[in-house]
Amino acid sequence: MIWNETVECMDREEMKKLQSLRLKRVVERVYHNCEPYRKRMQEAGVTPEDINSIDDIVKLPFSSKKDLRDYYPFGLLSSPMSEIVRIHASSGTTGKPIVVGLTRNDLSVWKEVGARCLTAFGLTNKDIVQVSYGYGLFTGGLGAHDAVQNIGGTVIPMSSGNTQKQIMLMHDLGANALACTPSYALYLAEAMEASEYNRDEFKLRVGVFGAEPWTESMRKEIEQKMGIKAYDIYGLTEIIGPGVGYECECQNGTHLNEDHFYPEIVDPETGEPVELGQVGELVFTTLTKEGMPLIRFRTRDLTALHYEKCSCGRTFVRMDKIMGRCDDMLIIRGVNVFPSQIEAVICETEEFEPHFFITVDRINNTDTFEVQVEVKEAFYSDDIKSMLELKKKIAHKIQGVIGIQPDIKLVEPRSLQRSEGKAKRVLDKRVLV
Ligand code: DLL
Repeated sequence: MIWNETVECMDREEMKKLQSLRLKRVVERVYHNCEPYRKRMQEAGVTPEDINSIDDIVKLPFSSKKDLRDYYPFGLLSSPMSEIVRIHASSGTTGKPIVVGLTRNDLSVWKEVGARCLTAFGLTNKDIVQVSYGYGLFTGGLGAHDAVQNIGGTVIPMSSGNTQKQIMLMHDLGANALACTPSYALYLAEAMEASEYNRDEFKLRVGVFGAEPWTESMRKEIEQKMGIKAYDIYGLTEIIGPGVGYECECQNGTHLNEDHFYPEIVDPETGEPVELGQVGELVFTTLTKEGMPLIRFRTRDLTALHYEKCSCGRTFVRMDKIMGRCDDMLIIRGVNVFPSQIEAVICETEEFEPHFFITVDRINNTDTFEVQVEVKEAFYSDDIKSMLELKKKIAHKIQGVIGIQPDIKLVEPRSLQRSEGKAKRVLDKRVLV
């Protein structure tokens, strides 16, 4: 099923024309309404008059997460605050989140692209969808929520957590689809198995999974455990949230909603375009955003694009599964974690030396997250009770900042390796195939 055949199956030349028109419009918008963009374009010697086709996009300067931080919270808005109807945010390296503002039209675009995803997953107004992405500043919950309502489906706005209740309601309300991170889906699958219900008492048919990298083997594992078909949904807060891209029934890559979000792949080091089909950093330009349009936004996500028509009939470009990120952000159980956030917490806690080591792994398809922290001499003791308390204290503090709790391993003073250059503080053992 296709939600918007006119656009999703549009002739590539037509698409190019639409993108060109929209690029011109959005460039004019930021140039006239947003000082930092105007300045940056002036520095690069480009004006809106230089942008006449989508191919001219390479003349425009890049934007990045750093810009969102530098102009925190509202410096990159291109609409007056009176037109902003929703704020979303994601955690950043500095403790300050990255904040975005959406207008009414932006929300309509989001609902539209969300509906395209759910329809491609085979969902209709007859379906009941349990949304178990977190609600709140994170885009997952509300993004999926609005998409379900747009196709006329029934939404169960569960949010994440409270696993036993998730299982009970999924069973009692007869949810046909589950929207959450793939790792949470696995957890839920285990909880289903351990529950008082048999698997065939659930009506679950489709999984709407994204917000973190996941492998084909993980997909199979979830599909088998839950007896469902699992689909990939891609997105990021800065661009809109879930719905930037989606798989169709062919599951031969992630179609990108390129009438709204124009993708490019560049070399992460040089910023130069890579050859067609080659892996590089994904860059997006929002072609229709009003609140906070982003021009050539560096996602740090690594992937490749393919333009051959898909057998589903869609002409939208297809993106390979995200291979990883080219910066140091870790995604653990769907949550963005920066080592510097952990560092900040440890440094603020008097019992610890400013040395730590993070080990991330994936065991039985679930992320493990260990932080080794070095206790100061004065606080280190053989007393198990006081050591356990210390562990608890730091684990809670870290959870307060990043939202998930690590396994803390307290280590003796001076036992962690000291750095003579750049510190290596993360070991990510997860191998994504
Ligand atoms: O994770 C938005 C989202 C919510 C997408 C629910 C899908 C479902 P952020 O928190 O800003 O937004 O994180 C964005 O997560 O740059 C990728 O690195 C990663 N990511 C998101 N979806 C996928 C996916 C949401 N399907 C960052 N596969 C992105 C791999 C993904 N990585």
